[in-house]
Amino acid sequence: MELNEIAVKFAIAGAPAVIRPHGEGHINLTYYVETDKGAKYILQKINNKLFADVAALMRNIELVTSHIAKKNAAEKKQSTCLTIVMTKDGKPFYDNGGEFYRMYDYIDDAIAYQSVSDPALFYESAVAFGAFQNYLSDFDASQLTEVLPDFHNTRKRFSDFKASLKADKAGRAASVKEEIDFVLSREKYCDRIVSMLKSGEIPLRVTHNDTKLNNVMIDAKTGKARAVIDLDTVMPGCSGYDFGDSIRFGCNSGAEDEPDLSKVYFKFDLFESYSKGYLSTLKNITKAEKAQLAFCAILMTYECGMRFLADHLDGDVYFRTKRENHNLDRARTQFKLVSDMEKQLDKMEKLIESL
Ligand code: ADP
Ligand code: GN1
Ligand code: MG
Repeated sequence: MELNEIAVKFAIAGAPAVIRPHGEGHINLTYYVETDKGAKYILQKINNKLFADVAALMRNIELVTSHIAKKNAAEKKQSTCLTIVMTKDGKPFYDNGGEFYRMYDYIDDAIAYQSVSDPALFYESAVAFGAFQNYLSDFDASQLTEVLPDFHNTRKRFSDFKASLKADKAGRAASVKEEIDFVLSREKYCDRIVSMLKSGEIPLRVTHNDTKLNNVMIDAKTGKARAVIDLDTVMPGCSGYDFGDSIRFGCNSGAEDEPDLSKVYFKFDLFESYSKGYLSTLKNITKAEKAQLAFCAILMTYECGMRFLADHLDGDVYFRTKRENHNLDRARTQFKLVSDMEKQLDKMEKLIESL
C-alpha cells in the first residue's frame, strides 16, 4: 500500500497533498504529511522488529499522553506532549498486514535540534524533560507494559555486548580492538545504578528514557520548549537515565556520528545550563538521586557507545545507518565523551551539589 493510502486510514482533515521523509530518528520511519486543506501531521511506520507488541506500545503512549493532556488542560496550557491521531475506526495505529503505522499532530513552528551551542536553548530542553517527569510523578507505573525490558540495565547491556563480541557476526571484532577494550575496561560502571534501584536507595520512577535533544520540540520563535516527543521508551527508570542521556547527546561539541574526533569534546557550559534547568524544574529529587546525576551522564554515554559498538559487531541491525562504519563512528564519539567526562567528574559533581 502507498503512503497516501495509509495516511487516509487516519482521521485527517482533507486529502494528503505532501508526504515526505522527516527527521533524524534512528528507530522508526517518520514522514511529514500535509493535506490539501493545510492540515499537518507526522506519520510513522513503527519499527516492529523492536516493538513486537505494537498494541501494548500504543496503549502506553495513549495512557501517558492522556495523563499529561489532562494536566495541561487543568493548567490551561497548550499541550506539552504528543497528540495521537486515531484511525477512522478509532484505533491508535493502523495494521497494514503486519506493518504498523501511527499518526500524530504535527508540532508546527518548532524545531527538533540535532545540536545547540546556545546554553539558553539547552536549558529549555532541560525544563521540558524535568516538567515531563513531574507530570508523570503520580502516574501509576503498573499500567505500563515494559515494551523494551531492561532498556537501561547497563549490566544486561554489557552481557549483550559480550555476546555480540563472541558471535562476531559481521567479522569486525579484530578491527575494533581498541574500542572493545574501552568497553571491557569499564565494566565497573555497570552495576551501581541497577543495584541502587534494586535496594531502594534511589527511587524507581516513570521516566522517558530517550531524552536526546531531538526528542523535544523547541518553539522556533520563542526558543521555549513546546513538547516532549518520542514516547516509545516511557517506562520505569531512574531520573539519572533521563538526565544522563540528555547530557550524552546535547553536551557533545560535534554530531553524535562525527567521524573526526578532534571535533568532539564535552561542553561543560552546556552541562551547567542543563543541570540548572533540570534541577530547578524537577520536584522531589532525593539527595541520593542528585548525587548520582553526574555519574549517570558517564553511564548513559558509556552504555550508548556500547550499544553502537555491539550493533557494529552485529552487522548494523538495530540503529538505522546511512554509511559504512556509521555505528562505529557513533561509538567512537561516545567513548571520546566518556573519557572527557571521566576527567571532569569531580567538577561536574561539585556543580550539581551547589545547585
Ligand atoms: P525515532 O524513534 O525514530 O527517533 P521520533 O518519534 O523521535 O522517531 O521522530 C523522529 C523525528 O521526527 C523527531 O526527532 C522530530 O524531528 C520529528 N517529529 C516526530 N514527531 C513529531 C511531531 N509530532 N511534530 C513535529 N515533528 C515531529
Ligand atoms: C535511539 O529513537 P531515537 O533515535 O530517538 C535509541 C536510543 C539511543 C539513541 C541514540 C528505542 O533513539 O536508546 O540512545 O537512538 N532508541 C531506542 O541516538 O533504542
Ligand atoms: Mg527520536
